[in-house]
Amino acid sequence: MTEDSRYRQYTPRPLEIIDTTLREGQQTSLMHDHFKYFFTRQDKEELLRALIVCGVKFVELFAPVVSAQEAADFAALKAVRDSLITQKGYTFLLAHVRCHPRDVESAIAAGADGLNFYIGTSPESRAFNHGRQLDQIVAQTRPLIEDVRKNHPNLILRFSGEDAFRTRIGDLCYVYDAIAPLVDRLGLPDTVGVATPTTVIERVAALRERYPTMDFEGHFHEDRGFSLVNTLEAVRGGVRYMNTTVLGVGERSGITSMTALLFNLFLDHAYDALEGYHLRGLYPLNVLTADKLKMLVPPREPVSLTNRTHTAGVHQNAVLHGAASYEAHPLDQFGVNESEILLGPLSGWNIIHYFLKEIRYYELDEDRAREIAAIFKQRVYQESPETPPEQVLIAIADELGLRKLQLPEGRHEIVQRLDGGERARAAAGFALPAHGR
Ligand code: HCA
Ligand code: CU
Repeated sequence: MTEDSRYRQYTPRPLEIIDTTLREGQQTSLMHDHFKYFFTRQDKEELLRALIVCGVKFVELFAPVVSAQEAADFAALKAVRDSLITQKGYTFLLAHVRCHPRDVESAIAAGADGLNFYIGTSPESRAFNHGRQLDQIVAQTRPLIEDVRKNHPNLILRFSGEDAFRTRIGDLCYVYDAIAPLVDRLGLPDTVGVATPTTVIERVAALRERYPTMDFEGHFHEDRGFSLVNTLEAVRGGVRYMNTTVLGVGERSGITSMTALLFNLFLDHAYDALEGYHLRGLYPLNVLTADKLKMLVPPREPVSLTNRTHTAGVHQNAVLHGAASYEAHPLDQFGVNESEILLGPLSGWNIIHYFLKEIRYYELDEDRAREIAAIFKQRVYQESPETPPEQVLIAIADELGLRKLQLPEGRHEIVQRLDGGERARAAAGFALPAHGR
């Protein structure tokens, strides 16, 4: 099989997440503090690896033209993708491109599997972004996409009218009628977060009726707090491709959280949509990403330890008798469980930092975590395979004389922290680790 024909051979699953943590996610408002919130090359490599392990098959990246750094990172990420093909199958790397030859050329030269074209179609975008009328948009984009289609027939092509939800349906269809025959998917981005579940249902139905054989891609911003429900409605309405980021990070308040989406599909018994996703890897993915952003998994994230935290005395007591009293959801199946923090020889210092600090309450800074990571990488190979990696880590932490945080009285009873002894553990239904503590 040639590289190029892979997509034509691929049978899309009922739900294909196009994760855009490495594109939209890098536009998060957190990045205002560039020195704190910044994905290094290694961060991006680890995130891509984790996304692939979790079953994502489509990953969106910036067009290499945006910066020399992004161009170099594109090549590095492609190498990570290639290294996982034997184990995990092929993952398509899609470049986000303006309808501009330079963007397109840079993406093709970098070896992108597909191009995600976008251009603003709403009155606001037309007036303030590029100044073109609808007919000019078509006149500019159609020949460009035609050309790409002709010369690179195996590239996956998507076209989005940016700000689609502030674009009159007639205007959107005017542009989509002209472009639809050339592309594999049409995007439906709610760029400024104005959509509601009702408008999503209407729009999706109208577009599916007009383009019955076309695949659609949803992209919902969180401005009104609706990104997740809008996404669920779109999936229900038959949108197969969905943009997400880990933790929902993105421009302004972000977009749909990948793990929240899969979690909710599970709770809604939409099991078809979960085909091929590694659910137990989702909490570790949240932790990894949060750690890259130097934060904890945000408390409003559904797949989070927060949702297993029980603070009120009444709650704690009830949970000790039966976790179901205040835990309605099977979060353990999504990896919200200490044993799912994937520690191993490849663990980065971030995860080690997180594990020791947040789960085991050691006091340590990042430099210390780096030092421990280096020792851990050596030692974990010398131990027998039965020795749990966390045991090795704890031994190192103790050898280095790390102090443990003094917890307030009663805090150990909080099931979330998994520090509550066997009783809390058993009550919460966690698997007891074989090595004991
Ligand atoms: C952007 C805007 C975008 C694009 C989405 C898409 C949006 O940051 O360039 O290409 O479908 O929200 O419209 O993220
Ligand atoms: Cu966006």
